[in-house]
Amino acid sequence: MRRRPTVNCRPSDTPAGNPVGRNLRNHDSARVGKGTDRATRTVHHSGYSATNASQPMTLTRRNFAISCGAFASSALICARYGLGDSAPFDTRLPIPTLIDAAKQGNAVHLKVMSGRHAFVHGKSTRTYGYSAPILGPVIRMHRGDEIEMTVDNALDTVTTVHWHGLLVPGDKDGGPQQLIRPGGRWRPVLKIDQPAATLWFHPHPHHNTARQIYMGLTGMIIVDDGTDARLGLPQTFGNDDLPLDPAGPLVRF
Ligand SMILES: [Cu+2]
Repeated sequence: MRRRPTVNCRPSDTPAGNPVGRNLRNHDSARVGKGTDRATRTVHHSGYSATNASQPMTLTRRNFAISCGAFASSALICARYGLGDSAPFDTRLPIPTLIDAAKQGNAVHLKVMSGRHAFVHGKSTRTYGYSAPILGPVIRMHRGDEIEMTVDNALDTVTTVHWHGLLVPGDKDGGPQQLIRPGGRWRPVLKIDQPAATLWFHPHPHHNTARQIYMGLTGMIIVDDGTDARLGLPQTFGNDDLPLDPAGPLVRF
């Protein structure tokens, strides 16, 4: 029987009804399925939501992105153009930056920073991001590697960086006890030793997790163990392997 890894991530201050918040409530474990369908890179959620306490929930990488962005986007499209109309897609699909750790000596730097982003055309608002005004990169990590992470906190408030689903010791995991103070730096070394998985990273400061996430602090991790290549699965980032950016301009106003 496959042992299910434990992830200490179930913030109590996540607001109900927030799409990101629902993901937070539903994820406390992540692993790779080996079924006969397209579950080869799947995040399994054990389902602790109030409405689904016992039913397991399966979330693929594609569904993960859709759950964050497409719900809101489709609602906006319907509201503006009507259910029967087609919206003009004339804006380039934003693709997050890919950092392949192995291609840069397994040393990755993240700057936790504030920025501005216009969710609605012409209306800029303050946001947070990892080395970007909003959101963060996709970090590809390879099984067997040791990755030297350097995190600089350029915010005016404390934060942490939790590698959600990575099987790493508690003192590397970025929980609420591992605060990075404003102007501070955190340098954990992450030994990657788990099957292929689609994961994410996010802040985990006590009583401020939800706010910092919906301000934009979210990034993706792909653990690569060679399975995709052996099975011939799509893996050309930005071409046939597309993380969808929920902050992207899917609809123009
Ligand atoms: Cu988490």
